[in-house]
Amino acid sequence: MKNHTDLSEIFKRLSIATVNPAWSTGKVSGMADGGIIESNSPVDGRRIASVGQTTPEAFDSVVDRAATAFSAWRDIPSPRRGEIVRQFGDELRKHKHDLGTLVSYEMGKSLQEGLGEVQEMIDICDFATGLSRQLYGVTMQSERPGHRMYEQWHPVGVVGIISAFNFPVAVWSWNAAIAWVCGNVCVWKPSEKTPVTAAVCQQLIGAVLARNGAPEGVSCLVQGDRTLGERLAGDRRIALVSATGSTRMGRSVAAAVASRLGKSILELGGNNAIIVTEHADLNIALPAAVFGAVGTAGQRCTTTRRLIIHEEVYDTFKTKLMRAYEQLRVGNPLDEKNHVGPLIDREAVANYEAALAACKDQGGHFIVAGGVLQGDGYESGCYVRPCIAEVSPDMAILQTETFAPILYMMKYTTIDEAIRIHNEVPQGLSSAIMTLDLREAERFLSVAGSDCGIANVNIGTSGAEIGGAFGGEKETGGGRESGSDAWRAYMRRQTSTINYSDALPLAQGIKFDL
Ligand code: UN1
Repeated sequence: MKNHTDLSEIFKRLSIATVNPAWSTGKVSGMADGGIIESNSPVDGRRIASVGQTTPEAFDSVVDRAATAFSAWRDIPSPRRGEIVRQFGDELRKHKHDLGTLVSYEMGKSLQEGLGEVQEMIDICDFATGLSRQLYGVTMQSERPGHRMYEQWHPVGVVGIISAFNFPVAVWSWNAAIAWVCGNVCVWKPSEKTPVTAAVCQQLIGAVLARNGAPEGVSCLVQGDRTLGERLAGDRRIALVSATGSTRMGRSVAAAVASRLGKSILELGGNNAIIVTEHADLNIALPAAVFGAVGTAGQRCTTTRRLIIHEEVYDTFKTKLMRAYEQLRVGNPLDEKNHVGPLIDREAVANYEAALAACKDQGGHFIVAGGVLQGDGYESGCYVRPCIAEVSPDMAILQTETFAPILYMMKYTTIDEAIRIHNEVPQGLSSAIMTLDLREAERFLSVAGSDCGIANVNIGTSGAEIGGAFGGEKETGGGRESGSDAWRAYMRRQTSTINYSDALPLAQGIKFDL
């Protein structure tokens, strides 16, 4: 992205009239006069556009509108809703390059990863379309004669989606596509750091819904900061809140939703590790570790933050890692020669620097030095050097997730020790073991192995496919989004028993004669 001319071309192709509208003053998105959020690219520091913030009053009417839309949307057969989601997928296919570029420019991830993110949206649309014909319930055997018992699934109503800057569009789509086919309507609060890609997505889905005659309010967008997120979490009209972001944010959302006995799905911080055993194929382990650690500049919740390496292969792997890091090019993520783009903003850079200082203080030894990059191409002040520190497993810094490309490596002797170190963090999202030894791999996957929601063998910790349920345990929040049967969390279960006999036998054999 060299200048704004390119950007206006993209906006034009995405059918967005001007680069700087007080975005989406339109009805469905519920923008009003609540001030402006400026989106500045971390790539070159330029202003991309500004969007209107949603006022409390506008938020109120958006949720009302969503609730009204729900009563019409829920009556549309699920396969028909699936067809609309399929069309959204097609729209995304058409705009993959433009939207991917915008994701890359607004968020800072490499263009390859920006395109991958849009692909993830397309994949979930396909998945949700198929799912729309498979919202199965089970039948049970009744203990009473002439009775039939079964369960069915109904939508919950209005689903609130709070998403983070690092996957500004894909995480919304995992939630929304599934929620829609289930018969829910969605109110989306994206990160205030990536409001433009959100506005574009709203525009794209809005057009698809409109041309299908869907009720207005099936997809709503509200823009604002934490205060708006808190409002959303506390709103009784919102049956389910799906929140992706930091553990700190999740804790407050969970408390607010729980206090009104609402439902929540939480997908929070990770602190993911790869165990590299003495039986690993190091040619696989190396790219897995490097992509896991520096992909999205270390800002995925699935980023590899810790390497737990067997003492026999430690030195060899260390040398390979150091060589690989020498090859890494940090710079404009839209230039495909670069591997690593900027961090999201200067606050993230300050957190990175604070983590480096803490690591040194606690005895960490950097084998690949970190630092903030300056000079030509780095004017935004958001570019940092991916780095590696040798640490001992008991260092306090290992307990926290810093959203930056800092990789901690440590040594182990026995597999039990490796698994213990692996699980000794508060988070539990993703994990991996690199080994060609069947016993080791199975041990890692056993009940005594990884305590994470995702456990991989011979692939890294990041880059999960949408077909699996995505999420993790402990401080990661326990929620599951995306594939498998994660859809059930977006629905309410109803157990129904039908008596087609001419008597009224009571369960448990209770006699009650009149
Ligand atoms: C996130 O960082 O919040 O598994 C989501 C991955 C991606 C999704 C990450 N498919 O790395």
